[in-house]
Amino acid sequence: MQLTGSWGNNEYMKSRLLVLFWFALTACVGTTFPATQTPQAVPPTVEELPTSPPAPASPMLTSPPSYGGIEIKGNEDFIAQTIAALTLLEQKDPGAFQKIQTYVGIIEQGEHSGMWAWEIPPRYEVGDATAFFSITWYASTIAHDATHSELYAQYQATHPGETVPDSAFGGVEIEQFCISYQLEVAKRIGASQSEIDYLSSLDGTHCDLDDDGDCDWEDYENRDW
Ligand SMILES: [Ca+2]
Ligand SMILES: [Ca+2]
Repeated sequence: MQLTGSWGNNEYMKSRLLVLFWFALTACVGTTFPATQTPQAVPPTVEELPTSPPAPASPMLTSPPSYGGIEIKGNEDFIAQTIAALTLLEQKDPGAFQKIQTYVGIIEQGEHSGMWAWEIPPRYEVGDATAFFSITWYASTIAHDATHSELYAQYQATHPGETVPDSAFGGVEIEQFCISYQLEVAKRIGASQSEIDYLSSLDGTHCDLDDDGDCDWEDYENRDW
């Protein structure tokens, strides 16, 4: 499928990799454990361990970090950076913050940046290059990608039962629309002049990294942001 400013789903591959990793780990434990410890030496309490998980060390384990109802997934630095960006948006551009609350349910640290608008709830995946460039830049990209998700949701609301076409929430014209909104937000939240200038220079084709006229899965894989 054609992918937009935000992009195809590799959750299946991720889960497969996780399953494979888990299996490898289990296999490793299964083969090495008996070699280092005789069955007679294992106290009976060890058998009970798998069915009685340890008590959570912190509330973070039972309630995932969130801000304004938006769940945040990632390492400690990523969570802190995301909370800083959302706080800035809430304080300097409440309208943008409200839009983000409405159209982004999860912000998750990932390899690349992209908006998975069709997921429930919609998920903004963010690469470190984007998240840690600056708080203002990161915040402006959240507003940009919330706009893709908003367009997806609006099409879905007005065309019940239909598949949302890629052109409804992606493509050059929509990129231009999202960039112009991002630029407005960037100004309101005090982004640096270089960030403003950069956004002003974009023409909506920034997502077409291999320059073949589309923004698809290959372009997504080539993102260094
Ligand atoms: Ca392309
Ligand atoms: Ca292509």
